Amino acid sequence: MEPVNAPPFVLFRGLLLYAIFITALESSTVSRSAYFTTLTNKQLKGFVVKRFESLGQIWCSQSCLKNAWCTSTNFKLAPKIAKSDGKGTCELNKHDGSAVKENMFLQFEEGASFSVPLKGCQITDSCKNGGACLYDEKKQTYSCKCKPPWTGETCAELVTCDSHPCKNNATCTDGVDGYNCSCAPGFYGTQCEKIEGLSCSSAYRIIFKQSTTESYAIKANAISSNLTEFTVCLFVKRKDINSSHYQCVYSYAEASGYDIGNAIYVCLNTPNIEINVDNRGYSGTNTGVKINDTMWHHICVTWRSTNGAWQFYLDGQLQSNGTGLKENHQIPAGGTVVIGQDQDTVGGGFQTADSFGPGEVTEVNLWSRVLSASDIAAQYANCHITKVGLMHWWEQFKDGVSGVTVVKP
Ligand SMILES: *[C@@H]1O[C@H](CO)[C@@H](O)[C@H](O)[C@H]1NC(C)=O
Ligand SMILES: *[C@@H]1O[C@H](CO)[C@@H](O)[C@H](O)[C@H]1NC(C)=O
Ligand SMILES: *[C@@H]1O[C@H](CO)[C@@H](O)[C@H](O)[C@H]1NC(C)=O
Ligand SMILES: *[C@@H]1O[C@H](CO)[C@@H](O)[C@H](O)[C@H]1NC(C)=O
Ligand SMILES: *[C@@H]1O[C@H](CO)[C@@H](O)[C@H](O)[C@H]1NC(C)=O
Ligand SMILES: *[C@@H]1O[C@H](CO)[C@@H](O)[C@H](O)[C@H]1NC(C)=O
Ligand SMILES: [Ca+2]
Repeated sequence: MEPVNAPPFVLFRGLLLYAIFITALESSTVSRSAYFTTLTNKQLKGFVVKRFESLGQIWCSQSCLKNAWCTSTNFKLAPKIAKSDGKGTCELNKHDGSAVKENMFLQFEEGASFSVPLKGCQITDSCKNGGACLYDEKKQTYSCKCKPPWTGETCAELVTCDSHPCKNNATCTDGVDGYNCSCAPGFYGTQCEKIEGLSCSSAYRIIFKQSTTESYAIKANAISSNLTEFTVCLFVKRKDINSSHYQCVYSYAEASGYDIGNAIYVCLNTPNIEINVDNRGYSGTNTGVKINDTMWHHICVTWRSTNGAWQFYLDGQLQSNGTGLKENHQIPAGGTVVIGQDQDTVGGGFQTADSFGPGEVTEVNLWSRVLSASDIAAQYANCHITKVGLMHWWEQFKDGVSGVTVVKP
């Protein structure tokens, strides 16, 4: 299946430029082509790795393309007397760029030709319409990463509505310039892939349809070492701001001494956002901040055992802080995190009056350190989630969901 067609040679001031198209069916990357620059009556001396009789120049070039190490070829026609039909001797060379640039190894040789292949992304215009070219060194093939609305191997085809390019329940219409998405409220972007007010558009989201004890995401053994400080951050969107009870978005409970309550919790709507560490039945700390709209918001709570210092950030900005919240306390390891409920026992004891909903949550993460203001601002603005000190992270909750809708972008 290899040699498909050999396009006509183009002669230009002794410089021969021709193209070879190869079809190699390998996984998803299919048809690739390579171009050769050729010098006639020339030969490169001293870098031959392989020499063999070949049916012609094209076959010689083909062999070079099939060997990852091959950087150029010498081809010499067999003497005319033997009715050669283009047959000749093929030499595959291996060298670095300087061997050719310096010209000292290139020698005159009547009837020979020296060819250098341009592989993959070296071919200009290998990806059209602003697509990025990615070269696979191992397979010697390239692929294109197209810019919407373009698609296809070389980004030369337009995407149509048939392939459902519009996300998040948008309406799609085909036009001369490709598809056009009309976004549902709360979404934007060429494909309605972006969510208003939420930088973390590419993470999964979980939707709580209503406030019920049946809806949550859970992770046991969420914290692997005792904490003397932490930061917990999350993105949350309320749907009904008229709900008048506690809306606990995050809780962490551990068995020792926590018959009622949590080692950590973050609850909205009490009426302000309330945070707590080691609550043991005591009420929490009023942050003085409330969420009274249905937009996406980013929340971070930091705590430190020293002085019991805490900070509360909303949408990347410090809103309130204080001291004396469980000074010198250690948060024990080995407990369970529940998103969307307050825990009255470890991993259970849920009450509707404390449960979150209706609304959405995404990117709930906990660090075993106090993040800086700039770390938190970057998370809010660019979804830049630092890995340093990350204790439990969002992907880990995917398998622990119950009674909620998981929306993948
Ligand atoms: C998508 O739109 C349809 C029609 O407007 C609506 O019935 C459906 O509930 C929407 N789905 C989502 C997930 O919003
Ligand atoms: C997409 O549709 C909207 C609304 O019909 C229109 O205003 C806009 O110009 C269209 N965009 C393109 C690129 O066709
Ligand atoms: C919330 O209450 C306001 C005023 O009482 C009302 O106008 C609004 O429709 C209510 N919203 C919902 C979602 O029930
Ligand atoms: C929402 O709360 C803020 C204070 O956090 C307040 O300034 C604003 O007026 C409130 N908006 C509504 C609609 O209640
Ligand atoms: C609270 O914030 C203020 C203003 O940024 C700062 O001066 C103060 O040190 C902070 N206190 C604590 C306990 O973080
Ligand atoms: C972790 O905390 C528990 C409970 O407070 C305590 O018993 C244990 O000794 C602590 N472990 C370490 C390594 O500090
Ligand atoms: Ca409770």
